[in-house]
Formats: sequence, structure tokens, C-alpha cells
Amino acid sequence: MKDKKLIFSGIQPTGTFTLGNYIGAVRNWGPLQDEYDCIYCVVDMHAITVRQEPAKLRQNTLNSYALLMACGIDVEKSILFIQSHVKTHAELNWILCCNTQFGELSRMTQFKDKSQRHPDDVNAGLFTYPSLMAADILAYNADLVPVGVDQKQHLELARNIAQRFNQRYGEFFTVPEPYIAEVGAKVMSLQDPTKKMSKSDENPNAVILILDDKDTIIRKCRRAVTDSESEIVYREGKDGINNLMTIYASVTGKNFADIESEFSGKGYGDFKLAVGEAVADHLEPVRTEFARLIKDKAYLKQCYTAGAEKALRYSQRTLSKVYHKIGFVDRV
Ligand code: ATP
Ligand code: LTN
Repeated sequence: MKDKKLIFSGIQPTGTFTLGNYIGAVRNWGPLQDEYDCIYCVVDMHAITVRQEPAKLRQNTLNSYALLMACGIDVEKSILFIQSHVKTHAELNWILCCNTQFGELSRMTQFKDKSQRHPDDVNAGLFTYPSLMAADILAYNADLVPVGVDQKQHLELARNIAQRFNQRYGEFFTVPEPYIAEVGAKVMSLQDPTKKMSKSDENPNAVILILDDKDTIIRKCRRAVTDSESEIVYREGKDGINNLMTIYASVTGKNFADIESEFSGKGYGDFKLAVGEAVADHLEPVRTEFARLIKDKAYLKQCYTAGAEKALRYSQRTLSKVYHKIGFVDRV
């Protein structure tokens, strides 16, 4: 029996992490390490469901690995690895695909969005993406999955797949629960605050990257789309201000009431500057640590090699039991 609950999460190496990735997901991963057993993964196999330039993907994958370390994931406490290094994910994916319905996959909003955005490449991997995500999670029998709100539907599907497998073959998989932050689970675009901030946004002003320098962060906050009023209050209809208040609350630890009184009588210009400065100061140690880590390729290699070995050992046990349960002939 495991004594601590197990956490699993992953992030795609589709570019530098945004402030949305950071606030909604990654920054919560470090503190969880003290209370839980944690396994974190750079999901390069998910990234290729959208066309990637090979050299860039390789670079983004290494950068993402180092960024996760810079954001507080300690390879001594957690298992941190690159998805394609651990073959069990692809193997379990096949079994889970055969236990996932076409109709379920067709309902996924991410599939609908991404196939609309890339109409010339609606590939089978994009369609079965959630089954691979279920394999990531179920290979370790994770209890909890810390993600942003946009991943809730995929997680719900992973739960259904686990439950269906358990009904067909007998209780086996842990049915994972989402673990979603109360504030900041959906950081919005700075240019269109009704849309989520996303790594793949084409407008650079819409997105704060966690490696942006202080001036860039302040400039992007200053240009953030707000409304024609002048009051800094969290209220329905004030999407731009609500988003900036959420960001400010997340990086300062202040609540909305504190923020409203701090800026009462002040204008949007003052507030935007304060948000930009607070974000930049908060991210400064991440930038410094990343710059240090990314120079040491040998150390990174040592970390991701060890991470993959541990992850393989762990997940191979699950996969062998699954193979047996579904009726494959045992190899040993
Ligand atoms: P892409 O644009 O390539 O789809 P993405 O920016 O949506 O990428 P992912 O790699 O899909 O990022 O997500 C990594 C984690 O960050 C997930 O847990 C996801 O829920 C979370 N996340 C992504 N965007 C936001 C956001 N705007 N606010 C809060 N959490 C987010
Ligand atoms: N689909 C997720 C990334 C992801 C993930 C996972 C998250 C792949 N496998 C397993 C949690 C658990 C995304 O796009 N953010």
C-alpha cells in the first residue's frame, strides 16, 4: 500500500510557459511535493498532435524540463521525465484507445477547437489525445491531477475510461480526481479577456511568457484590454480588470477586497503598472534559475535519464498487470 497520495501532471513543450500555465498549473506543482508523491512529465508526444518543427520541439522540450525545475520541481523529491522516453505510455494508450468510444472523443472541446484552427491537419493523434493523457495518469494510478480548468473535460474522460476498464476487467485503476486552484485556474488573454491565455496565441501582446524580461511584462500589462470605466473592482462584465486582479492576487497573495481598497481612487494606468511590476518581480527568481540550469546540459541529461528510468520501472508494473487482465499471454 502506498502511504501518500500520488500526484501526476504534464505540460506540452509547445513553447515557453505562459503566465497562465504558471499560475493555473506549474507553480502549484512544487509545493505539492512535500505532502504527496509527485510525478511530472513534459508531454512531447502530445505536442506532435499539432505540427512541430523538429529542432524547435527538441529545444522546447529541454527548455520545458529546465523550466519545471526552475519553477520548483525538485528531482530528488519527484519523478520528472520526458514522455517519449517512457514507452509504456504509448503501449497503455493503445489498450485505452480500445476502451474509448468515438462519440466520447468527438465531444472534446479541445479537439473541436484545435481541428478548427488546423483544418489541414485533423490527424488521428489529435483525436485520440485524451486517451494518451488517460494513459499518462493511469499508468501510475495517480489519485490527483493538478491542472487548469481547461483540462477538466479531458480528466473527466480519463475517469470514465478508468471506470469502464474496472467494470469490464475487475477493479484495477485508481479513478483520478482533478486538483484545480481556487484563484487563477483560468488566466485570460491580455488582448481578449474572454479567451484563455495560451502558448499558441499568435498575438505576443496577449500572452506573458514566464521568461519575458521586466520591461516586456510591464509593457504587455500596460497594453492589456480593459473597459471604458475607471474603477478597480472585481465585477461581472469587467473581464479585463477581473483578469488583471486575478493575476495580481495570484502573485501577491492578496485577496480581491484588499486589492480594491489598495487601488481605490487610482486609475487603470497605476493598477496595470503595479500588476506588471508584481508579476516581473515574482518571476525574477524563475528566470535566474532557468538561465543557470539551461547552461548545464550534462546535468539536465542526468536528471531526465534518471527520471525516465524511475517512471519506466513504475509504469511497467501497471502495464504488465493490464496486459494480463485483458488476456494477453504473459511473457515471463
Ligand atoms: P497550447 O496553446 O499549446 O494548447 P497551453 O498554453 O494551453 O498550450 P498546456 O501545455 O496545454 O498549455 O497546459 C499546461 C497546463 O497549464 C495545463 O494544466 C493547463 O490546464 C494549464 N493552463 C493552460 N493555459 C492556462 C490558463 N490560461 N490559465 C490557467 N491554466 C492554464
Ligand atoms: N493535456 C494536458 C497535458 C497533459 C496532462 C497529462 C495533464 C498530458 N498528459 C496528464 C495532466 C495529466 C494539457 O494540454 N495541458
